[in-house]
Amino acid sequence: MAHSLPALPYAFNALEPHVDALTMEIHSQRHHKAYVDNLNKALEPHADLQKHDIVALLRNIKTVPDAIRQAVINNGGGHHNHAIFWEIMAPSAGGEPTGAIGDAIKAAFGDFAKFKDTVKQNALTQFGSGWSWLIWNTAAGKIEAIKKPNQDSPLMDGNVPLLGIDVWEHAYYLKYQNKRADYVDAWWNVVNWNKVNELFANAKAGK
Ligand code: MN3
Repeated sequence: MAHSLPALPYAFNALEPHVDALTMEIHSQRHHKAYVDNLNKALEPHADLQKHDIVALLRNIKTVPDAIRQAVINNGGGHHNHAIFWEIMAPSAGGEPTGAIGDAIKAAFGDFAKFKDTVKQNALTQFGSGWSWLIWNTAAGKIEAIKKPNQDSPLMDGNVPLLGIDVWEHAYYLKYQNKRADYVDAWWNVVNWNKVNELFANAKAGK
């Protein structure tokens, strides 16, 4: 079973003015597509691995053969990170976090402003390309803000990504150029808290 590029759940221009249409189009149709294509290419000679979905593949990354492991980390991680990214954004979204994740953020960080500060600091101090994440730390049984380089998926550590800001330059350069901080500030206007709540509920349930 080949992995496939998911359709965006909204139009390229739906997240304007915070994320511009051209960035959304190139990001999804070229960058994400390349991760999917290169993942499929890496898995081509491995029929046994082709039956796993992307989550299982990344959770069990240590069992992937040496020869293709880094390709799966890069491209499988890239595929899954972006699949989540499109879903946790939405038009007419943003605002204060709602529901169970709102309560958990308050408990863990004090308030939404402090949470945003932490996520922003992680985004700004990620040298080069990577992601600022909110994860469910499975072993600790709590949410946590972390950063990870490149396309390294939190799934590889046994954790579950709940929210992530892509801080690769391809995610913001056309509109924000080198101003990563401005992009991060604007990004909160497109967060789909309903989807983050769904991911949080699944993570807590061990799904
Ligand atoms: Mn990206």
